[in-house]
Amino acid sequence: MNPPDSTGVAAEAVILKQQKPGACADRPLFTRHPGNPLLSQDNWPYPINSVLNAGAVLLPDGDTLLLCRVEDRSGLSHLCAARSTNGIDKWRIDSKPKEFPEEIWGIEDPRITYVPELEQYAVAYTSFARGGPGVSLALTKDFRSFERFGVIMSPEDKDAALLPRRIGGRWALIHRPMTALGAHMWISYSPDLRHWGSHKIILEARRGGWWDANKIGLCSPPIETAEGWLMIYHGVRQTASGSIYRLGLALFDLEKPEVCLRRGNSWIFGPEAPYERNGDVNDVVFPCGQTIGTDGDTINLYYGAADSCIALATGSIRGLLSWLNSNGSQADSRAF
Ligand code: BMA
Repeated sequence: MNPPDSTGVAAEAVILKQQKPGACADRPLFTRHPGNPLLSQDNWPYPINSVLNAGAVLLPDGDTLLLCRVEDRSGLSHLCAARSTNGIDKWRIDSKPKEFPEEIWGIEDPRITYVPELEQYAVAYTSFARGGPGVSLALTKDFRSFERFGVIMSPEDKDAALLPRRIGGRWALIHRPMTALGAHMWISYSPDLRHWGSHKIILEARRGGWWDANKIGLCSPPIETAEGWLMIYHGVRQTASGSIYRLGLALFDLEKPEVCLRRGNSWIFGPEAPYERNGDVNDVVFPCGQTIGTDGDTINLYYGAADSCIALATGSIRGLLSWLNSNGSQADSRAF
């Protein structure tokens, strides 16, 4: 599979302020693409309000596919696929929405995982109906027809992605239920993708003044590395003028993904550019997908910006791991 063309990915570095005195100098972890935003209302072949929070995958023919959340002018969201040879421009957008009629208030925020054992893509998404937002799952080979599993995690639950392989013989799903304990990240296991159990918290929202206090959730699907499952998660800071959605990093054990090995202390990416700061919901960066370059290291992170458009930032998996090693706390999945 060919990687997306990353030519010109240079400008506007995200400067990370190191938290630890004496740590290495400021350095960029993600670089915004100079053509951002890549997709917005103006690109769409039919009338919409906004396009945001897309799942992403590199197809076998080398195309990048974004499964976009599109909000129409009724306020409800649906999914629509956009394909591009280089993952940056000349998007070929489906001429009509994908029909998922059961979710009467729309479907949102898809995360795509290719599952080699099934030779299919698993799409975990938020399905919004009378009971509130829940997690639904569908399998597809081509993003044109889908085998629908319906709601697999009852409301209120969001921010889900399937791991690409079984762990100890069972499928594993990361998700974010709202419970009496708060808005934390959980893992659940299943023998057949339909019946889920062994629910465990894997990462808690911190408390007090932290950037990721009170509410967190998985962003793009976990990345399997030699050091563990690398997860990019969002933290929501409540302020007097609204919420700020920023991104952080955590690493989990490969064969026991409920075990957090390291967690970053500061955020690594937050709303700074005008298209991230101003939109339908200000101050939001919200990735649901990434593609990995053929070098096995380049990460192309596709994110919704200000709930209005889709943007791209590029980084290095090695760079993220090395930052986590020097800026993370060990095995600290719990709130404090
Ligand atoms: C979250 C989700 C996302 C959205 C974000 C900011 O709860 O609903 O779809 O981008 O809020 O509004």
